[in-house]
Amino acid sequence: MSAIASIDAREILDSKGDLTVEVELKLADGSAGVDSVPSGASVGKAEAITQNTQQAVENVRSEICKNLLGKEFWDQRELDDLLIKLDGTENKSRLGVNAVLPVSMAFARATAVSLKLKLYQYIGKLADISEFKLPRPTVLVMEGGRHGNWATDIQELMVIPVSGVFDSFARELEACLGVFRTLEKILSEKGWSTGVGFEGGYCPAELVSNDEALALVTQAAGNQFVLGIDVAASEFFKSGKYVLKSENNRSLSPAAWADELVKWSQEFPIWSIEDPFDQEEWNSWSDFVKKVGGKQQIVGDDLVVTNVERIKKAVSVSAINAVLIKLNQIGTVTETLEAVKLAHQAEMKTIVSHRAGETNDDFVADFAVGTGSQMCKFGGLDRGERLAKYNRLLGIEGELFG
Ligand code: 2PG
Ligand code: MG
Repeated sequence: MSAIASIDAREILDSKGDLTVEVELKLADGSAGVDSVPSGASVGKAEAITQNTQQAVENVRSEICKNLLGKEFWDQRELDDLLIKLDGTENKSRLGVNAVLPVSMAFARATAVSLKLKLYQYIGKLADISEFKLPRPTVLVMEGGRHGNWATDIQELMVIPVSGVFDSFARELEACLGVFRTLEKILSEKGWSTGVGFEGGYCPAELVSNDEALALVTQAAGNQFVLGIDVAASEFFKSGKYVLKSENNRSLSPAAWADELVKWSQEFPIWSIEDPFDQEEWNSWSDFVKKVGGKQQIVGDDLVVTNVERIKKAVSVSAINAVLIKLNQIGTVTETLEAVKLAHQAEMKTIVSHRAGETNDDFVADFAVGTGSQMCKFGGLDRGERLAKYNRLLGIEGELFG
């Protein structure tokens, strides 16, 4: 493989107006990759650590450059292993995930160019996938929690096309757009706000309960969709209780909260539930999966943070049946691939995800296809940084299937 000829890092703005890091990496044969790091608004306790951006840029320009420039790497794993070793911590806290990850991603992108592969084909080689298909979209239509000024306690309300109803990714996306516009019309007719939150979902302050939000989304969705919710429950778990801010601080014990989730799933077509409980409340997760896991998708995000050790634990106690995948929770392309592989070995679906603070980088679209991930979660159909990922998927669908 061609040696690394140059690496530059710079600060750029993300969609929340926060600073993040972009890296441009060039190989000696002229192949180049540019990638940047997103950041979360609700961040799992066990996620990789983000450094101050100026410091992260400096870490790339000094320490990482010193050890990588002029070096030829056998493969992605060799590069990522060196980055992990250089950082030397369990959670990338010394160099910062925002220094390590963009180098790992930009190397992947440049190497794909060098090998004359599309990025998803390169990822496919690493993941041992050669038959590509498009992931099923989970499209955000309404948001609350930290993302949407606590319009609802549920952080994200999403629609998921029922499989087999639409004959392509493009048609699925178009149908989701129809739901988005219908919901906008419903809200406007009520005279409610149609402004969007961090990830491009509506977040009207007029909502008085989580039920009301679920009912509106169900009405807009019609019968060609099921609903997905990201509860992000760690955000409102206080002293052993789930405290619903958007409902006058209604407070529920873990058992009562589980009953509430079951009740919502009976009243509304909720098929996928992400982070239903606090990230340390393992027993509630296992009990819940025992109860509803046969018919519903229970997704671990804050619980497992794309971390192989935490995914192993979740498998051993049957806490989830699907895994959310975020590159910046763990910090290198190789470690993220390992998380996907482990999930698939355990017969769990993987859902490749964006973050609340995003850039226009579309790496995750290729990553979803290349890893054979069954689903993707890229936000609402409104903000440019979300559309960049959907548009890349449309491009890939065109390349693969015409
Ligand atoms: C999540 C993500 C993306 P954040 O919780 O799944 O929607 O949000 O980036 O704030 O963690
Ligand atoms: Mg989540």
